[in-house]
Amino acid sequence: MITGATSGIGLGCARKFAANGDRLILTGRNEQRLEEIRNELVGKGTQVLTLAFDVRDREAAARSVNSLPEEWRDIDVLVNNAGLALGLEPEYEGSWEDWETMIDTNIKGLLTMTRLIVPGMVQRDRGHVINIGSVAGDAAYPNGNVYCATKSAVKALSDGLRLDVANTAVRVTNLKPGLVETNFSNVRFHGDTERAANVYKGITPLTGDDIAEVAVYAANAPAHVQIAEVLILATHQGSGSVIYRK
Ligand code: NDP
Ligand code: 8X3
Repeated sequence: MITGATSGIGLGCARKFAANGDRLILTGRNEQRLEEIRNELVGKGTQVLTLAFDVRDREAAARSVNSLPEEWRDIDVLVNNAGLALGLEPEYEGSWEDWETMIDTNIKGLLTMTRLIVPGMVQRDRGHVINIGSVAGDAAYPNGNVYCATKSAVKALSDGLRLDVANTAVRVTNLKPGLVETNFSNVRFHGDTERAANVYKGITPLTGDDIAEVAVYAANAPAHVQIAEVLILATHQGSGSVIYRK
């Protein structure tokens, strides 16, 4: 199950897990986009089930998960990917609304999905949660404040879950990408495409596929191997705030 599978890293994961021969449950808010992706992958022989809901809506999430037919219920891998940044300004000037959306999606949405899916994994003594954290969760960068805090929370929640399932065969991975060219910056800058494009100028950024490749690797590691955390940076990126541009 991949949340936020309609774009960027989530879409990359959908394609890579499909190429790996897996059955997919793809979730997102955009029903039409989910349908297009389903058609693309079904055309290549993948079994795909789509669920349209907003991860911030706990009841809708529960309804969707509970609606899964019997043969789709035993989820082996949950990729908690749905997330976003909104705004890039000093903490003392940020927007309450943007902050709430980020916290509700990146932290509470991820927790909702974890709470819904992981009990079955624990019961079956089998499963893998791959959380999409960020380099932004390792250290704050200027004006990143609340977004960075949400990704620090993803790290703490990944570490916490890993401790809580250590007595089971369930694995927990925190994938921490650096600069990935997706719709991320368009969303962050509220549709200012020029500002968004500048984020990726002068550097070859990562792609959703680059991150998906690591997710598929982690999911297919031998059962006794738990890839706990991976930081994936663009080559000319030293950290969340140090980026060398030509
Ligand atoms: P995109 O904007 O391309 O994709 C984000 C996906 O999440 C979309 O499918 C989007 O769907 C979905 N989504 C957002 N909010 C919700 C919601 N409330 N309910 C359900 N789905 C939602 O960005 P990325 O692929 O880059 O982002 C994916 C994840 O990767 C995020 O968690 C992000 O923080 C993280 N990340 C991104 C990095 C980057 O540089 N791009 C680097 C490090 C981490 P919709 O179209 O409906 O909004
Ligand atoms: C997304 C990467 O560095 O733009 O998490 O915050 S960054």
